[in-house]
Amino acid sequence: MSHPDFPTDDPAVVTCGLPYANGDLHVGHLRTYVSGDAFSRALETVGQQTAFVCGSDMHGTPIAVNADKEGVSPEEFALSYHEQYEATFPEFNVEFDNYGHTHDDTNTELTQDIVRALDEGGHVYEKEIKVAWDPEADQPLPDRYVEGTCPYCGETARGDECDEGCGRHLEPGEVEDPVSAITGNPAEYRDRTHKFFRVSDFQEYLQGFIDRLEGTANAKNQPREWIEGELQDWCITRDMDWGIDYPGEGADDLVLYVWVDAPIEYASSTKQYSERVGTEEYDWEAVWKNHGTDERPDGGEIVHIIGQDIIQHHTVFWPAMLRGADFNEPRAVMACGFVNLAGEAFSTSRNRAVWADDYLDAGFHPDLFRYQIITGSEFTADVNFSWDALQERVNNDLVGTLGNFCYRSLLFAERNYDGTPDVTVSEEVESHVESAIADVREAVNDYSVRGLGQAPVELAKFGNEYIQRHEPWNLVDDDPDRAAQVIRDCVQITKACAVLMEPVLPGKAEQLWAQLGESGSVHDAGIEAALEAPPATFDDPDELFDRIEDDQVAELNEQLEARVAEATAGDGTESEEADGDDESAVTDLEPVADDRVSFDDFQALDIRVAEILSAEPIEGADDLAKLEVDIGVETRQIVAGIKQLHDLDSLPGTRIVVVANLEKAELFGVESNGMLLAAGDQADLLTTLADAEPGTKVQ
Ligand code: B3M
Ligand code: ZN
Repeated sequence: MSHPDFPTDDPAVVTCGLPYANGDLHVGHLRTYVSGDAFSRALETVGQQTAFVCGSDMHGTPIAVNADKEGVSPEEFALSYHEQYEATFPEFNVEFDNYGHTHDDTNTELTQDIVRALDEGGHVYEKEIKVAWDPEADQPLPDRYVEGTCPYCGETARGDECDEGCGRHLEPGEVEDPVSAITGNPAEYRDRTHKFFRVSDFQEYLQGFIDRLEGTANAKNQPREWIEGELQDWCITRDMDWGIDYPGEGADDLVLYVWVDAPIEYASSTKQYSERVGTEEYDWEAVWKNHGTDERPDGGEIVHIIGQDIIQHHTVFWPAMLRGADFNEPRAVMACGFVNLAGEAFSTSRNRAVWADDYLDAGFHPDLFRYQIITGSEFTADVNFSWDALQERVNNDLVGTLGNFCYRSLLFAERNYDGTPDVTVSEEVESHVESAIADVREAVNDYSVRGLGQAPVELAKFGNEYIQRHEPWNLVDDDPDRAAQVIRDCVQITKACAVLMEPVLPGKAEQLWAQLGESGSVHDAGIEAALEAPPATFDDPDELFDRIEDDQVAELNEQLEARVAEATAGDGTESEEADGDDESAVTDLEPVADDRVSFDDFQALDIRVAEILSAEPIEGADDLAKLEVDIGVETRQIVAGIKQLHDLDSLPGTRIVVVANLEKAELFGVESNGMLLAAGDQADLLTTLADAEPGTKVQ
C-alpha cells in the first residue's frame, strides 16, 4: 500500500546521517546536510508540518582511538567537534530544529529504553564469541582497534567494516589474520560473552517494509539481497568504556555498539525539539510511536537522508529495532552518492580536500555551494565539487539566468511604476507559475532534491524568454497598457522565483523577498504565495548574485594544489607524483591539431575498456612489455612501450582503455593485436573513473 502524497495530515521529521564527532567537516560531508535542509524546507513550503533534526555521533572506536592519541577523554574530544559542527551548519544555511548528540541524557535514556524493550520482547540473546585481543596491551580490540583481511573479498579490512573492499559490515571475530591497531602485534582471539539482536525475527516484517519504503531507488534495491537471503544476527555490545552502558543485568563491562544508539538519536533529537516547543506544537510521539497497522503505521512521516554507504544500517538493522520496540517505521530513505573533488576522491590524509572553512573563507555565499552540490548531479549519483564547477554553475545559472531575470524585472518595474503595475497577472503567466508549483510538488513526492534546485532557474529561464519576446522597453511609450501587463507578469514570476528558491537558496530568497517589498520571511510563505500579488511598491533592487571571476578560481586552485604538495612532501611516491605535474610538461604542450576528423571517422575506431591480466617484459627490447588483456569479448595480446615506466608486476587487475581494431603489428617478433591508450612521455595509463566492465565501448 502506498503512502498518501505530501503534504499529509501527520507531522513529518527529516533527519540527516549523524556526523562522527571526529574531525573537521569538508564540503564532501556537507552534501547530506545541505540536501536534507533543502528537502525539509521544501516539505514545509508545500504545507507539510516538518521538524528537521540531527546530532553528532559521539561514540565508536575511532573517536576513542583519536582521543587517546591526543591525550584527552573521548567525551572532551567529541564534544569539541560537536560544538564546531553546531556552529558550522548554520553558516551553510543548514538550520536544524534540533541538533543534539548521542551522548546526551535524552539519547542515553531512550537508547536504554529501546534496548530493554528489545530484550523484554525476547529479541536479544547472549552468546560466547571470539573477540580480537591484544596480548601485549592485555585488552580487547573492538572494531577499528583491529585490522586484518576481509573474509568475503580478501581486501584489508577494519574490524567492523570492509571499507577498502566489498563494503560489508563485519561482525566481531570475522576479520582474518587480525593485527592490533594499538601495538601492531598479531592479535589473538579470546572468548567473550556478548549480546546479540535477533534480526532474523524480523525477516518477514522487513520484506513488507522494503516494499512500502519510499525514497531513492538505491535505498530500496540494495537491501533486498540481504532481506531476502539469510539474515545474520547482530552483535550489539562492545568491550569498551566509551559508549552507552548496556542496560540489562550481567553486562556491566559492555557498552552498546555505536550503530545501536546512533540512529536512536534521530528520535531523541525530535524529542528534544518537542520538549522545547511544547507537544501542542510538535509531538514527537505522534511521529515516532507506532499505534497503527503495518500497512499504514499510525505515526508521522519519517524521512532519513544519508550517504549511500550506510543504506544497510538504515534499511535492515534500524527498522528491525524500531519494530521490536513498537516504534513507527521510516517512510523514506534517501541515499546520496559521494562527492568528488575535481574528479577524484577526497583524501584527507593528503589534505586534498576543500574544508568547510576554506569555502567560507573564500567569501562565497553559502547558497552558491548549496546550489552547485544539489544541481551538479542526480542525488543518487556522485557529484563533482571544484572551484571551476562552482564558477560555471554560478555564472551560468544564478548570475546569467536567475539573478539577471529578477534584477531586470524589478529594476524596470521600480523605474517605471514604483513597484508592481496595477493590473492582474496574465493567464499565460499564471498557468506557467502553476506548472512550476506542480513541478516542485512532484519533486518533493519523487524525493528529487535536484528538481528542487532546478525549478526556480527553469522558471527564470521562462521569464527571460517572456521578457525578450515582449520587449517591454519598446512598449512603454507606444503601448503603455501592454508594457504594464508584461512587467506585472515579470514581477509575478520574480515573486514565484523567490518562493521556489527558498528550499535550495534560502538566504538569497530572503533578499529577493525583501527587494519585492514583502513583509515577514519567505521561509514562512507557503507555495501558493507564488501566485499571490506582489506589493504595490518597492525600492530599487540590487543584483542578487555576483560573477565568480577566473582569477579568483585560479588562485583557489593554486592554494589547493600547494596544500596537497605540502602535505605529500616527504612521502617519496606522492611527491614524485606532484613533481610529475612540473612546469616543463605544461609549457611543452603542442597546439591542438588544425585538421578535424569526421564523427564517422571517429566512430570507426573500436575503443574499449579492458583489464590487464598479465604483463611481462619482452627479452631484448629495452622498453617493450607484452600484455594479456581482457577486452570482454576475448583475450588479446598487446605490446606496449611501458617496460621502464611501470612496475609490471603491479599491473594485473588494472583497467585500461584500448583501441581494439587497430591493424595488427609485430614488434621484436611478438604480435601486438590492439593498442593501449596512455598519456604523455610517462605513459600515464588511461583508465575509467567508475567501474565500466571490460568490453564496454568508449564513445
Ligand atoms: N556517524 C557516519 C557515517 O557512517 C555515521 C552515521 C550515523 S547515522 C545514524 O556516515
Ligand atoms: Zn570485503
